[in-house]
Amino acid sequence: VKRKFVPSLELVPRVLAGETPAIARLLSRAEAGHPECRDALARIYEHAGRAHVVGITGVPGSGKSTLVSVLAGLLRARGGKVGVVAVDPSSPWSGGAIMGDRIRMGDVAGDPGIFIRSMATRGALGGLARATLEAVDVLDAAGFGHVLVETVGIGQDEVEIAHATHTTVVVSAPGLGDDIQAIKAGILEVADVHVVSKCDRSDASRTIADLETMLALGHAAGWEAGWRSPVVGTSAVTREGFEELVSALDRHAAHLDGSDAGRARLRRIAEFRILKTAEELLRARFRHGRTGRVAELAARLAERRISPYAAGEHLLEVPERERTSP
Ligand SMILES: Nc1nc2c(ncn2[C@@H]2O[C@H](COP(=O)(O)OP(=O)(O)O)[C@@H](O)[C@H]2O)c(=O)[nH]1
Ligand SMILES: [Mg+2]
Repeated sequence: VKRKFVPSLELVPRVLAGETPAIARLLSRAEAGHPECRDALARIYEHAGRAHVVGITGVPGSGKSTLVSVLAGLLRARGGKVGVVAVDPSSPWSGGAIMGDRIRMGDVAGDPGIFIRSMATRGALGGLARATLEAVDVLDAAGFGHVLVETVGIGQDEVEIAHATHTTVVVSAPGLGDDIQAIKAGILEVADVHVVSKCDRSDASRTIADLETMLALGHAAGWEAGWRSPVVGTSAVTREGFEELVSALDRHAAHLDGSDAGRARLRRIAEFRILKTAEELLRARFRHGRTGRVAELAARLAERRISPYAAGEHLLEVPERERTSP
């Protein structure tokens, strides 16, 4: 049976009322990047802005998904609604069990107060950052007090997405030089809160000490004055450290609330969104212009009658000239 198509704008009041099916449908359309939902997302954006958006990043296997599931449970137990957006394609969010039988996301399946969404891997047109942040908006507007964004800390985009949140948590696992990997990936310096996961393991204290030494040396200074990124050790097995993590998140939210640092952060996120959106629009435009301007420049470039840089500049000039002056 084919479902009747409900225009996205008609989904908006249902999303604002927190109706799960409407949220799921609007998220799918946002992810597909269909122009039909643009007005709806604009409406959603007006209503968003109340959630505490927390990015969780770190190398694969560092324990992000596990951490998110425990954290989501704790935040939910405080009474608020918790949304999860996972950009890590390997995340076991489709109803599976995490850590054997210890943590079952299936337990929250019937709870409308927890909503989990996995974003598909990057499409040909990119748009991952745009879609992820639109998903955050939708959950925010739907009344989710916390939105946790899990991203794998490898690609530039993934790190930037975690960065485009109010609070960035960087997860490092003990052993195997994971901390060094994180430094290489350039993700340590974006941390507002550091987590050393798997603290039930004996080598965890060493990792905490290493991280603290490095922070003390100023290799990964916090983002702004008035906030020193704490190092929190957690274990999903023993549940130690999670109260401390929740309190660090609360303190960071309080630090940003109404402060210059908070306003600067919001502007930075806004700038990131504009640039990412513009980038996507440009790509789409050039793709459509393949037979025209791009092909023409490519022919000249292939024959070395123009430089790559000049060709790029030419391409960017075109929309400018075509635009009618206001
Ligand atoms: N011992 C222990 N193992 C953990 C802990 N957290 C996660 N793991 C394990 O580490 C592996 C990777 O976890 P996952 O959450 O999928 O990592 P992600 O790739 O960063 O999302 C899994 O085998 C988990 O069971 C922990 O606190 N203690
Ligand atoms: Mg994961």
